[in-house]
Amino acid sequence: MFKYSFLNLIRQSFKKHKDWPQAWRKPDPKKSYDVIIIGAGGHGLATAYYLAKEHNIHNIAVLERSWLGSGNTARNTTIIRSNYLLNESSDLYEFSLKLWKKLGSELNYNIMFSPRGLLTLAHSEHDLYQLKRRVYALNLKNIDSDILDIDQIKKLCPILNFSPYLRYPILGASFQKRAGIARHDAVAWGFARACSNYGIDIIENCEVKGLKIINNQINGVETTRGFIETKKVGCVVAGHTSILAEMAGLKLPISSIALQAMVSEPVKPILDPIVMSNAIHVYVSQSAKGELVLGAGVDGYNSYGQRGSAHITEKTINALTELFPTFGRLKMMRQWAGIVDVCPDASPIIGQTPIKGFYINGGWGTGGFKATPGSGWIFAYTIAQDQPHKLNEAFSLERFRSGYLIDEHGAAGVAH
Ligand code: FAD
Ligand code: PYC
Repeated sequence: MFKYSFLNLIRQSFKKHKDWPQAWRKPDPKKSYDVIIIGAGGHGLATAYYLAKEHNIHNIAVLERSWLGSGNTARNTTIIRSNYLLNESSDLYEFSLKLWKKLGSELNYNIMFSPRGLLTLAHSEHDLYQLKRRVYALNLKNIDSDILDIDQIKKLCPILNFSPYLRYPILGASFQKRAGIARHDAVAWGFARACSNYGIDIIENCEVKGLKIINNQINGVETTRGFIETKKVGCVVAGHTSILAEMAGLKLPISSIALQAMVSEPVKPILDPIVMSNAIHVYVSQSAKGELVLGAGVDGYNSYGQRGSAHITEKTINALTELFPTFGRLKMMRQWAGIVDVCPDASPIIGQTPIKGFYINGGWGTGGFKATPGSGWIFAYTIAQDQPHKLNEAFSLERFRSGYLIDEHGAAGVAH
């Protein structure tokens, strides 16, 4: 590990930071692999990493149509929390939250995980009732989450607008102390380097264009860099799950919609916790660089355009300044969108499909970043064992036929 050590940092500085070793190899695709993962976002890379680490499978390729981490991993606002309502979800997100805590040291990479707490504001009796319901459900499972009164909120975030004349005055909040944010690119880079060290081939600029299926069994993938043989394919393509599934002849109950975010100019530390308000409709955190990172809802129509509608931008900024009048003079620097695949119950699909050797991990909607390590862990298990892990049993495709949906529209957050 000397290559990545502090001493090496000093050594490189004497070399004027020239000739840094590559963090991950750039191999050409081989003719065949034991497992192919489509999509080098956080989830795809985490899956490959845990396949090698936990299941001793090393002959793996991760195929990425663009550059590594160019999808929603790099476009999201990095909120990490486990405060979901239903057992299936809170078990999954809590498992992931525990992995986040040790991920930096496990990957030997500074992913800047910062557990600064998340305030979800209540602006009506109904909001308070819903938040209490979720907090009590979490507490029954020994997952931390509290209801705060106005004085407690003031201590955590004095710059909020506490006026009783606010359109929707603040009445209370829920608070999850262990919730936080992380540096999204670093998560992808850390997993990529660890994958490469395990001998996994990460192949960028390699788009999957077709799937070869013989007698209902995956036999390989057609790519822009040629055909590659394999008997196992994990599809982890966030906003493009329906497109890949269609290549396998599957029609999924997914809507693909643009979700946007934006950042302000950097300012000195002013906002400690993450703040979410569903009613006024904005969420915001302050990054380590000092920028305010914010967003709100999805566009009102399906599309693959990674821009986001102008009226949503305007509404989001109006909501921000209504809730935080002091941000009224901030300049906004950048705005963008990513395509999110949303299932009818706002929960993901993680598991096998009717095609043997074809596995899907998608439909995370607006909230999959927080699940990155946990999702990779259980998806690796599913692929290696050819059966679901107990944490993703309920998140099967089959649930849309059986009707056992996992409705998390409320807990999935402000963006739904
Ligand atoms: P991605 O990072 O998108 O990776 C999929 C990869 O597949 C991409 O790199 C893509 O190029 C590649 N690909 C697609 N098609 C092909 C093909 N045919 N061949 C090869 N490669 C292909 N979640 C949270 O938990 N907290 C948040 O605060 C949060 N905020 C968000 C804010 C925004 C604006 C957006 C858009 C999303 C947000 N999310 C959030 C959701 C989160 O970003 C995603 O759920 C998560 O990052 C998905 O990770 P991934 O690795 O599956 O996808
Ligand atoms: O999942 O917490 C979340 C989230 C907030 C904004 C977008 N996603």
